[in-house]
Amino acid sequence: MDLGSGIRKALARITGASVVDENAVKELVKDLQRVLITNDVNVKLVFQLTKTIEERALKEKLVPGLSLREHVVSVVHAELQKVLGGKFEPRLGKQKILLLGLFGSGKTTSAAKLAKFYQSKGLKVALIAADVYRPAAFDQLQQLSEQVKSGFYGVRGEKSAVKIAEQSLEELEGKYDVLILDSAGRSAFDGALAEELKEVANAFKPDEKFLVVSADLGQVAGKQAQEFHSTVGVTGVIVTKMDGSGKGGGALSSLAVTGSRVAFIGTGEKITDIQPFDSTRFVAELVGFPDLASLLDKMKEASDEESVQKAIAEGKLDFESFLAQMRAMRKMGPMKQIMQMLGVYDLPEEMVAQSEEKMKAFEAAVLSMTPAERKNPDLMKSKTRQTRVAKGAGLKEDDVRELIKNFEKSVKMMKQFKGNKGLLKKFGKMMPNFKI
Ligand SMILES: Nc1nc2c(ncn2[C@@H]2O[C@H](COP(=O)(O)OP(=O)(O)O)[C@@H](O)[C@H]2O)c(=O)[nH]1
Ligand SMILES: [Mg+2]
Repeated sequence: MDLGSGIRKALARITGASVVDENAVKELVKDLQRVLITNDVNVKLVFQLTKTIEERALKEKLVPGLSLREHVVSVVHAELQKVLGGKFEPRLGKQKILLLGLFGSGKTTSAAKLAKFYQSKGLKVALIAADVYRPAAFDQLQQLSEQVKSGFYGVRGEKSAVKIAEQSLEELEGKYDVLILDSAGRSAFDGALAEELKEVANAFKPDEKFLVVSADLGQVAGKQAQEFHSTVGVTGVIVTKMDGSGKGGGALSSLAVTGSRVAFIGTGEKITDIQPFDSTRFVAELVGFPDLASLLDKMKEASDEESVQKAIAEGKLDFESFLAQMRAMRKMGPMKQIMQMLGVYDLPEEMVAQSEEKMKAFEAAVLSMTPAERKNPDLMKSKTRQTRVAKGAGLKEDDVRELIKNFEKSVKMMKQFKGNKGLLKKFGKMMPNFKI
């Protein structure tokens, strides 16, 4: 059983138990131990982790408002996050990145994925082919660079990686923001590889030295990272193939234990399948969103007016039901938290603040509408009505128009959600999209 479903199952037992007592917690701990060990997490670490979970779950004073069940679940989340490391914030400026790793670890693929990632942040990226041992390496990287539309530098047939590194700087520096050098691998880490990497690093002077390892390595990942680190220095690790391996948890935890920082994780074969590592997000995706159940409860509580729910379920939104939903959301907590519970991370602060402000403006506008206007959004297409509402709400006319436009967009979106099954639908019905 993979790590995610194993942990979810273990937690489901506790969320389904009629009483959560010491016995239930002990059962949970046993289940977790089994799952973690099968996923190649170090046995000693597993026992430490589960001991902490048991102690915290049973001894800590409950946070007011939290049931013992919720407390246990949140302790498990928090401790898993700790064991898996922290959060990597990629630098988003000019930089040189050296990729290291053994054959087949996913180095070349990761080079292209990183190119795409940094490009999406508005940076100009070039890839450098310096794997001089594999004849096909040049073509592979060149093709990938065409695919992602990045710059490319390589010298076909050149046998010195150091020369390529030097020449690439002459050719590319100043023209690109991010240079990513794909170095040669070996089938095992040895003195020759260490020597070559040192020389390449001397020539290239990288800001980041990312070691690429495959999640299949499980616990061995930590050991490998230590080897590379002690000889050539590693600033971060990219763990690839998290999608296909039952050992991802083992790899991540062993890296955390050895003090290696996980920088990115590769989650598939597509060029976009990469993300900066964030243990909070990782655990949330792995185990499910910790607060989902309570979020749904709060949503229900906050908008239990049946007519409103019905209108939304049918995709018939008007200003009144829309406002009710917004107020419901505000009752649930800060925007940022809600978005995180829904799996939306990386929301810039100013966007969060802006969307809170938009909610307030929208409320003011709806309150300035007549009951007829609230029930019949089409009426608000009239300019004179818009002017009147803007005055009443203390808003600019443009703002009112924008709010109406966003409302229309949301209605459209809800209609799309309608007919879709699953969680998305559930949320689509409940969450108005007010353009954040
Ligand atoms: N499923 C999956 N496959 C990956 C991932 N990263 C790399 N691969 C595959 O692993 C194989 C080796 O990758 P490559 O980049 O050539 O490794 P290199 O020898 O280190 O340069 C290729 O078939 C890739 O498609 C990943 O995150 N998920
Ligand atoms: Mg390669």
